[in-house]
Amino acid sequence: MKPKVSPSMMCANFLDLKSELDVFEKYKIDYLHMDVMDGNYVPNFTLGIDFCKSVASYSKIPLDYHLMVENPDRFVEIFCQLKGSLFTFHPETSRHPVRTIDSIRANGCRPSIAINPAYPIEQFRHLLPLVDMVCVMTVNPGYAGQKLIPFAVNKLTELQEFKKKNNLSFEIEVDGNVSWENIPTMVKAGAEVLVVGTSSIFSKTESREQTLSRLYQLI
Ligand code: S6P
Ligand code: MG
Repeated sequence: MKPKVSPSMMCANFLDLKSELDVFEKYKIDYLHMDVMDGNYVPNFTLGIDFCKSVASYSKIPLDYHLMVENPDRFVEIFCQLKGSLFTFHPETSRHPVRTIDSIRANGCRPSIAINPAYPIEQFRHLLPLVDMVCVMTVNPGYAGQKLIPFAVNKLTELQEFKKKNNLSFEIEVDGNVSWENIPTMVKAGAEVLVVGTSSIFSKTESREQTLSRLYQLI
């Protein structure tokens, strides 16, 4: 099956956001990836709820939150104001990840976990039947424009195998240096949702129409 596409909105042109969203609607983009950082779990700040609300007031594309924050429970109610969104957190940032997952669902969003390059799948195996998506990070969280950590790609295949064996239906997302060069390998390894950023569609030299049509030809 063709992988889904989730543009990383922190890489978008904020001065021309409406045209960005118009092109995404035209190409029937699946999700909008919203990176949320707290300057603590990662040394950076990015998007907040006000930005997400503005986008959601203009576009009907479902949001794909990626919270890179300590103690994500603090933010569940705030971000779950936009119902039906995917809500990804890093399980090691929550004291009680199962409770966090339950609370995301109870607040009307779809729980998902992100796995850092340094952690094995095995560590989070009990969470896998509880979530709607697993985000495999192929760079260290915190910044766009980083280089692939190649060993992380194998986790896509491990997750596909786990999913089949246990008859589960979570989506497998890949986030980090999803470039023209890396996309075929990532899709072959099992990626079902591609977080596309500066490495592909947000090019400085080509238009969004050009990069998106190139992406859909590739996948
Ligand atoms: C990184 C963040 C990502 C980036 C994305 C950027 O911490 O979670 O979602 O925005 O990886 O893409 P690229 O193509 O610049 O690596
Ligand atoms: Mg992300």
